[in-house]
Amino acid sequence: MNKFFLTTPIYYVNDVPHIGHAYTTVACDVLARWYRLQGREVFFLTGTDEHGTKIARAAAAHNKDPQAYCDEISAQYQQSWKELSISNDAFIRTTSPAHIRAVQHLLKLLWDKGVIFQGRYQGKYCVQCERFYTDEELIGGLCPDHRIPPEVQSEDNYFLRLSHFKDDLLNAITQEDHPNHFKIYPLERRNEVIGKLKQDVNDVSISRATLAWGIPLPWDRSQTTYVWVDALVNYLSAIGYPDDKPRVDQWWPADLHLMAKDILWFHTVIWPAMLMAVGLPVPKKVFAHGFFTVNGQKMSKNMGNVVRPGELVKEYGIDGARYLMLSAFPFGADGDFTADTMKTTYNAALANKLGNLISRALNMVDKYCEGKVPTGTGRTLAQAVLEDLKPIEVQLDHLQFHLALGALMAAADRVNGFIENKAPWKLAKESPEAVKEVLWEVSLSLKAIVFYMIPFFPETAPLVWQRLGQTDDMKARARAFFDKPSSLDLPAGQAIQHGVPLFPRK
Ligand code: ME8
Ligand code: MG
Repeated sequence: MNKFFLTTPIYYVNDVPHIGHAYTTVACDVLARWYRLQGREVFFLTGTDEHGTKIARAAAAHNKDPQAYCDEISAQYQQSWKELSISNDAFIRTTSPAHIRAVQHLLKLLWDKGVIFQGRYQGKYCVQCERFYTDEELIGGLCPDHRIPPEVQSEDNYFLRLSHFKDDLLNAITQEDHPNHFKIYPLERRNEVIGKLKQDVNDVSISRATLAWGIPLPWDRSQTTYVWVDALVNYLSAIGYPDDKPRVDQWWPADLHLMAKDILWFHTVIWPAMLMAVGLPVPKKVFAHGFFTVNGQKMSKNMGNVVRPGELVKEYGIDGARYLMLSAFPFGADGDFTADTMKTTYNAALANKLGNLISRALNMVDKYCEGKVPTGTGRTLAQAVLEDLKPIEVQLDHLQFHLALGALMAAADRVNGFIENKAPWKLAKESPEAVKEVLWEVSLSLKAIVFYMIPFFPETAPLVWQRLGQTDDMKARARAFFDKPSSLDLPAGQAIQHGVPLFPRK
């Protein structure tokens, strides 16, 4: 109960990461950091998806050996996640020998269970999606996602009898007491999956005869595993499946698979069917967020509008980039990013509100309290701030990041308003003691705000902590606080520190 295993998709290495990949990964990181603060044992997994036609072609287009190409791009993913302070506990690569063994093991089990059969497939395949489309799914004959014509493929393959699992999947999704019950969010997406399941469910081809870059089927080495079947197994291979049973038992089932809506079907139908077929538990929750555009357009190399995470970090810093991604629109809905709104939001929320609050509060402590955290007794402001912040706990359980960040800003507004109202610069002329009391209330409230900043602002939170004169371990203090919020306190007399503005104005 205390563990929390959460995953991002493993991203294709046909190209270096863009802010679409960063979006999911940052969201997962906020949750991972949050649940660690809540005292849970967290396993946060991300990685790269390295087999299949799409990757083989990308490598060929660069005149590179596929493995060398994968090594290069996978390393760039890992580097990008460092640059965004992503705290993943593991990074899985599907070309690793342990993963390959896990895929072959699971496939062999499926084969032995008799849920795989041989057949001939003729269909329309989008290499960019790595999936077949029916004529009804195509829009004007084109892939609905990439707007390119699919390729007609016809060959002898092996199939997973997905149709066989239709009723069981429907029951698992809709019946809370089903042994394999799992949740799909948002509800709109859940209804889509249910709607599609109620129609005809086609068996799915799980191998390719004409593709070399992939994992051979254990019982027929002339066939290569379909890249999606290969990729989904990462969630198990990363925790030691099949060899390390204690570790698998410790972490499986996953508590949350997070992704965008483009790949929901694979995670809510094909993956649970594979697991049910071999008698493994299914993931507890699958959440599909929306798809965003940049300046109203889908990011694509051809359009030349692909934004790399490093560009955002360079402009707004790690924490600025993280904030901008998660505050722009509700998680789950589609959205749009523009350079102008990013700049306006950054200045309004981070530079003028949060950043300014911290620097003016510390400046006043410097000026009116000899640079030391003052002693005081009042807790009215801190109480109100804690009430502003409290909803964040439920909002994060529901992945409502923009609301949680809104609550954080509301708390900052409250403290800024309190300072305006008490006007310490005027009060100083009348009563130095009263000023200290005001600044004590402000400092204590800032400390509460820092605790809630930690998951979103991994770089800035420790700096605020330090500047508040705190010398003990911030995360340990935060865990103690979340365990018992009434324990919030701020030892007086510690020297505050100064430094460059935390969110410099753009
Ligand atoms: O699908 N808006 O990998 P992928 C929001 N390898 N999210 C976006 C986005 C956008 N514009 N663009 C990308 C694959 N994403 C498979 C997954 S998992 C077993 C295998 C994010 O590189 C979002 O999380 O195409 C989406 O689901 C994912 O990148 C697709 O990454
Ligand atoms: Mg994709």
